[in-house]
Amino acid sequence: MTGGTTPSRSFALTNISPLGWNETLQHQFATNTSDLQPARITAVDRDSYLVALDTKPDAPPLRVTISGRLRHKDAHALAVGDWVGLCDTRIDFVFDRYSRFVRKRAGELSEEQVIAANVDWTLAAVSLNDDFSPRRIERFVLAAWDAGTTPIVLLTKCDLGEGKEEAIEALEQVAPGCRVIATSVVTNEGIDEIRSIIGPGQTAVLVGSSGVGKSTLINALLGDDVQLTADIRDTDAKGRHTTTRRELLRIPETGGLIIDTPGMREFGVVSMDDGDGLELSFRDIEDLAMLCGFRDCQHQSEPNCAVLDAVDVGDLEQRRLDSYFKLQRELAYNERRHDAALQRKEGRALSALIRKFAKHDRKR
Ligand SMILES: Nc1nc2c(ncn2[C@@H]2O[C@H](COP(=O)(O)OP(=O)(O)OP(=O)(O)O)[C@@H](O)[C@H]2O)c(=O)[nH]1
Ligand SMILES: [Mg+2]
Ligand SMILES: [Zn+2]
Repeated sequence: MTGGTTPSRSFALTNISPLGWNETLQHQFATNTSDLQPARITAVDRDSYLVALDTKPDAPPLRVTISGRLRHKDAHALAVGDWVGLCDTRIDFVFDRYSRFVRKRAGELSEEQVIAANVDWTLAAVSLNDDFSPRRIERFVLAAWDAGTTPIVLLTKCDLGEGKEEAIEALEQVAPGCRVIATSVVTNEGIDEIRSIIGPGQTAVLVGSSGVGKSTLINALLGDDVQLTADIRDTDAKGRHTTTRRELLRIPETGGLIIDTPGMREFGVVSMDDGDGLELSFRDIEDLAMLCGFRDCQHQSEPNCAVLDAVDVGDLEQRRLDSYFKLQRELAYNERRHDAALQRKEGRALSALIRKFAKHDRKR
């Protein structure tokens, strides 16, 4: 691990930045003129962060800390993929994100957890030998669109078992409009295709249950065994949680960036401002809804409901419609909780202000 970094006011936007620095970020940098060195978070530890520099993208990451001011502000919100401004080995500035992939934090009521920041692609993986759940993919795809990323569905371990074609078809149905890629690290199927999608300086986050082969796939993409994977003999390594932290890695051959994540057991969806994830991920249902007799049809029991008609004739699966309603409710519920939490926070700030003035008055 090397020591400090030199401040560089002259940090210029080259044609393609190895780590994904772009004009939006550059603009923030210019308006917050400082002598800070931009860096990208590649991993988050308890009390420190690993970062990479655009000027030395392949150097081992630097370990840095965060300034007390930022720690108090919103430190827990820093995520892999975030761009920060360094002063020596201390984070003094955090850049606004252009996208963020989030989930509802397990257990907590409506606290969002940023899985990855500044991401262009979300790769959602299921394996062929899993009793793969289309419902889980629906959640990932919804969150991917909502995050402002483009979802791609990966069917991994295609060298195993039968039923690949049926599985692909089922995935295409729950992820309308999304590319579905069959992969295998044994036959190398799909590896080049994924490499070609993540352009130089673009970032992809790879998500999916534990054991679907995320880290193995990343090693294949990188052409190097960088990530620890479950034992090769255990091809059905369900729920083992081999990867324990999120990590941003660079694909040397193409200059694309990919974030490995630990398998997620629960994946709650969070409503994002201006997010249109539900509309995009359920475009099959949204398209049908345009044909309903009533403009505000809720597809419950209304006459001339094109959605219910499609279920009746077998064009739309009842399970898919149920899951649309369920996710719609979940988003609305989390949004209300979020608003309530915000109101409580504002209320607390207001009472603090009132107390302050009351104290001030007494002093006079
Ligand atoms: N046959 C076959 N096995 C694979 C393939 N990809 C991964 N595996 C095996 O699947 C198991 C799990 O792989 P990992 O890469 O550790 O899974 P992961 O998704 O990273 O799991 P977590 O880190 O726990 O989230 C290992 O035994 C791999 O060897 C594949 O394409 N074909
Ligand atoms: Mg892993
Ligand atoms: Zn309807």
